[in-house]
Amino acid sequence: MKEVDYFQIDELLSEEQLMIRNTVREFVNKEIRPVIDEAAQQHKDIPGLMQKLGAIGALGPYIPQEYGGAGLDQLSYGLIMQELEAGDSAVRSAASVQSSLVMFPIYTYGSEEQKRKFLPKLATGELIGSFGLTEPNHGSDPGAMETRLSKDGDGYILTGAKMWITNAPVCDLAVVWARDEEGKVKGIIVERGMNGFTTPETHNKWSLRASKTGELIFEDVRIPQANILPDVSSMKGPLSCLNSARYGISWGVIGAAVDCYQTALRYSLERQQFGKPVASYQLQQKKLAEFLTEITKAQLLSWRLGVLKNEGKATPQQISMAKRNNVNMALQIARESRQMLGAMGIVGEFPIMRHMMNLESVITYEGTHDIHLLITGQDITGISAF
Ligand code: TGC
Ligand code: FAD
Repeated sequence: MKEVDYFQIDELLSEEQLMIRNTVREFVNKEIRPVIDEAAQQHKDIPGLMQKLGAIGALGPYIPQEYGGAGLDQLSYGLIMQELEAGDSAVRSAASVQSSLVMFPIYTYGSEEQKRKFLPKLATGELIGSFGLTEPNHGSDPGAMETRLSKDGDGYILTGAKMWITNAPVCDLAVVWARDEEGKVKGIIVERGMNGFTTPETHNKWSLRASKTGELIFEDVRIPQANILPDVSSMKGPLSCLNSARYGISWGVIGAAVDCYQTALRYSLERQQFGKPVASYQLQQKKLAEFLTEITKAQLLSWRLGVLKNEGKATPQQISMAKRNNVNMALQIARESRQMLGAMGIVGEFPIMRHMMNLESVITYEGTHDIHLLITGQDITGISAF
């Protein structure tokens, strides 16, 4: 991927941030692009992906170094997500779940012992984590969760099920959210091998085919006190994790959009119809001009959000707006740019159709397009329309 920087946003980034972006871009060119089409076509993992992401510091980039993270700022995190998603949303998903949905809650709400035990191994990819919030009966309304945590002697019993969970079939541990007997929402570290814990895979997806998705099933799983996150007891816990992941997605999808835009630009300059390059026709130029305009607006939104996040000032509602706008932008660009390739747009030699299908999940997970609109509506009016 070359740079698309119409408004000279690079000038707003530090040398270190630019270097991090280039390192991840090289990684994607070397390790992801050569294998991603086959992985997606075959519905297979990319071999050793998590360890490779760990080796370039893409797992827990903003977690402090003393716990194995890279200790980077939020703009660097965003740029890493952007480069990974230019390769494939499945690769960004792997890194964002591990970073924002597994390492973040353990770092933010975990005990010192939990942090020391899990974070360094999650940072290297030696351990793979997943995040269980969505349930079969509760997706957009996770506050109505049915998964239960009940006291049992010196520990607890966990009962229930989570569905549509990224990396569930391959995870070593899952950060799971359940209500206790007092109705409080608790975060629990469930480890593979605990009796009654199973993770069946969800097959035949048309989207995110290079990522494993599955269920987390808890049949009276005994949980020791040591696996309960001590510093969280409300929906603010899981929703704060989503803030971090949604922010990363707002950057990530810019990468997918740029990959589609550049593919369509190259193709339309080379492809001749009626004796001229397809790019010479006004209808095609309109598409390209609008792609670049929308990408530039999305870049400015995410950059500013990153600055606000670095200053501790970004609100969940600002994050919702950026996630919603940027994912929709990327999906529209994927759909339109696919058409610009004609029939070639449907084959795996070009990345566009794969991005388009992935983005159909990205516009649904981490809060659907419509839910984020309602969050903005609530912020404007003070009235919840959920
Ligand atoms: P509501 O009553 O509004 O709020 C409950 C409490 O939570 C607080 N809160 C937040 N806190 C931090 N960050 C946020 N974003 C927050 N949003 C709300 C709120 O202030 C309140 O606190 P308190 O102290 O007053 O109790 O909750 P609600 O039940 O009405 O629902 C709100 C809603 C719809 C916004 C929320 O539930 C929501 O975001 N729904 C969408 C669900 C979702 O995004 N699920 C994602 C699952 S994980 C996933 O998709 C991973 S994909 C990973 C990948 O592969 O990349
Ligand atoms: P529903 O909530 O049933 O919504 C169905 C439709 O109704 C949507 O269009 C929605 O916008 C609309 N709707 C719902 N409520 C309202 C309302 N009040 N007003 C107007 N419209 C409304 N979850 C996790 O916990 N962890 C993961 O790792 C994870 N990974 C995922 C990976 C993939 C590939 C996918 C596809 C999903 C993943 N999810 C994960 C689940 C994801 O977060 C949910 O799918 C999402 O939150 C939506 O929930 P739902 O699918 O149950 O849709």
